[in-house]
Amino acid sequence: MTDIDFYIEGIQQLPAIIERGDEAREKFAEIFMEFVQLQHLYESAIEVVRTYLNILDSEFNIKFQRNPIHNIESRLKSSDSIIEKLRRKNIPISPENARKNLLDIAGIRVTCYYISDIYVIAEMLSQRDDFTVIKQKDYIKSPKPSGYRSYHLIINVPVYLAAKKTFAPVEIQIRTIAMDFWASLEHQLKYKPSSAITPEISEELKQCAERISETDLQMQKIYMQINDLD
Ligand code: 0O2
Repeated sequence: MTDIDFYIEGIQQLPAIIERGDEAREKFAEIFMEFVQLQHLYESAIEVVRTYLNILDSEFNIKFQRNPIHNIESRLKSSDSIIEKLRRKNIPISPENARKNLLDIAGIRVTCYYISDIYVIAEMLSQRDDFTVIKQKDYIKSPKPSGYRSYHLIINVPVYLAAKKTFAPVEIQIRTIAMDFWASLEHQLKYKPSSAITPEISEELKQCAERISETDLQMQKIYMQINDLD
């Protein structure tokens, strides 16, 4: 039995582990603590990025009398999804392997008003001297075959704990409200258990993404015209 099986069994049937005696109880407490510490590290990394984004947003407002950020959402990948993803990648399941191999345990989604805001936010995040960009994907300039558009950054973020400074990766998805509208509906349609996405429906969804993208560009143009930014 691996540590992870032991952990899952402990979570599901704690009394059975307790009955097995001191050694089993101690081992479970140790593995449980490892998970709690990992979760705390990623939650803290999300807080570091979230705080910085809020500071950028309010500073932009002071300078330009408007906020570039419409909304910030965050999530921690559930332990079920972490286990499923490690299994899919054929990586032995352990907190250590999750930390080393999965870069999307901590996720932040930033929705912006205009396409230009996305690049301002991405640039600010990338330039911070204590943030290290691990991966960067511009699915706005090169949309995914599905039609998905968004700017993805994975950043290694410093977290100052009581006894040490450590780092955790955070996946940041930055997109406009319009891109987010498409991605949310498309995700919901695709992952519905009963959903049967035929090639025709995929093509229709892609066309919707393209129309939305044209609207985003038009709104950006109007904003530039009104503000004499041509
Ligand atoms: P969730 O629940 O949103 O986190 P990876 O598989 O993550 O190791 P990959 O494939 O290079 O590496 O990652 P990618 O494609 O840069 O980013 C993955 C995330 O982008 C997905 O996370 C989605 O959130 C989003 N995404 C990518 N393609 C699409 C798409 O076609 N439609 C929608 N709606 N979202 C997309 P997860 O892990 O799938 O899920």
